[in-house]
Amino acid sequence: SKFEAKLKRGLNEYPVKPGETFQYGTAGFRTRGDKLESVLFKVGILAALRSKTCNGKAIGVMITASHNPAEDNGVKLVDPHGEMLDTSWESHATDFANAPSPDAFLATLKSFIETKNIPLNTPASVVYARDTRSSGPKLVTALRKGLAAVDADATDADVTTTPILHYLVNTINTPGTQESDVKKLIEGYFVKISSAFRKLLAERTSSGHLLVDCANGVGALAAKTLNHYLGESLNLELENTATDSCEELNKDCGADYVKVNQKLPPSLTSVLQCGQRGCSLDGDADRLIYYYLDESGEFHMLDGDKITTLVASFIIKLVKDAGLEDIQEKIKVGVVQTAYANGNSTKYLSERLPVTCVSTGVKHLHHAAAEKYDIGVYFEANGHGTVLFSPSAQRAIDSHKPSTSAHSDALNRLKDVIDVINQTVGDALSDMLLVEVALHHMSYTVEAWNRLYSDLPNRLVKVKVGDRNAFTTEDAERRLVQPPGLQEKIDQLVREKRGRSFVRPSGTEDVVRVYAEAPETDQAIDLALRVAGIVY
Ligand code: 16G
Ligand code: ZN
Repeated sequence: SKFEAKLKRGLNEYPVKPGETFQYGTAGFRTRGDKLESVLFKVGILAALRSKTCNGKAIGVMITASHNPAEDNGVKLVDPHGEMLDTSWESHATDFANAPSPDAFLATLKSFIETKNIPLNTPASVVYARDTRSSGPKLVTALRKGLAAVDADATDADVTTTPILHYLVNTINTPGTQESDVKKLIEGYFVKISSAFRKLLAERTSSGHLLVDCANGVGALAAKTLNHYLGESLNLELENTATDSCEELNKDCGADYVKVNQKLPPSLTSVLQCGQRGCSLDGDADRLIYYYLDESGEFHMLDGDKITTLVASFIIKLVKDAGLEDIQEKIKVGVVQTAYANGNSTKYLSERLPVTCVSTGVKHLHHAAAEKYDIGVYFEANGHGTVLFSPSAQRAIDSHKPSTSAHSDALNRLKDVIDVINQTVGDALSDMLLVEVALHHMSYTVEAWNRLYSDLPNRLVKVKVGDRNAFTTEDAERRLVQPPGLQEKIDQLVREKRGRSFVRPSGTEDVVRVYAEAPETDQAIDLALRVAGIVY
């Protein structure tokens, strides 16, 4: 047809190297940045078709490899409400990327368009962004050529964070949004979260101070902007902001470094004062980990589980204080975790509210939080999460007539809290504001927050295996189904160590992950290594 010539030109310009295979996994496509150009060209075509299928609504494309090394890159698609790409399209993305030749691709494309009944005459609109990686601009060029080949309308959101791109997609598609300039829409986001934050902390006499490790990534740029909007309400001391030195990205810093190594980035040792709060973002600013040094200089980490605990307690308190507990439609607040949640966090939370465990990956947590609760709080232990308010909870909050001034204060507070939160997807910066607000209104110091429960010692190790797809799991990844007999052996070790352990194939790397926790650190390490030993 009329597109075929343009498509062929692009496909010849971006050939798939023999033997190269790609997989659209939990994090979209992710591999070395220099391998991804052919994928980006095809992602442009797929995103346009997705937009056509969704009545021409804008689809997002985010180019990032998050916490992974600087030389890696990746790409994932964002659906119209700012959520992850519909799961049923993931395998098609994989098929597109792996079509070995231009002719094979055109055949795949043709049969895809026919079976999905894609309305080719509907216009397509795609908004894209990238993080600070040096491979980003080339990948954007390939994406743009893919979009142009099928005449899609392309909007460049430039260098920005993953959660801001998700927010943009949702906002652009919201009926009534007049603004079409992405710069202005992004500005609107900062205004929304920072003005709600300022209201929530208006009564605070001294201005707060927080150290932020930006992982030398795009979070540094967003945090700088946020700092400006926060004014006196909170002073962010930004560290690891070297976005121009591409090779520094995530290197010995950032949320993943802190969570995995359970220690302070070396670059912060002389900066973080004892008793001062600090936090780390990851390379695309959707993960957040807090920490502090106690008086003896000992490091304490507050991960996604600790954030869940703080945020859930705060929201329950606001719901109660606003008198929303007594109304007919009782608002059910619940929590979603994964198998990686520390056992003591699950114990603490289960004694207080409903807790659900789901498979790793934001799409699973987000879905469960929306399905199961009126207000769903979810964070992965690695620091990725947010809070979701169901339409009925939102209506109950909007229409509630408070009977006392105390109720009224709490209700207003709750409304402002909703404005601080990015409900489309977890945003480290908005989560950070939420933590600061919760600490203030719960009158917790960082030590008091940390004392809510103490983490069980734990270890995470990765094992390179012949074929990670030989490992399959059940019960939200807490038990192995395949290979046969392995789970029984794990059960035996777990009983001996009085701990907990599970094995699952990674969705982002070619490895199998082993997690173990036990009452003492050496037991946790020992258990992890022994389980790894039988997996290998
Ligand atoms: C991706 C996921 C993250 C998950 C991680 C697990 C999103 C946006 N990100 O980074 O939620 O924790 O993968 O990686 O869903 P793994 O499967 O390699 O352990
Ligand atoms: Zn990330």
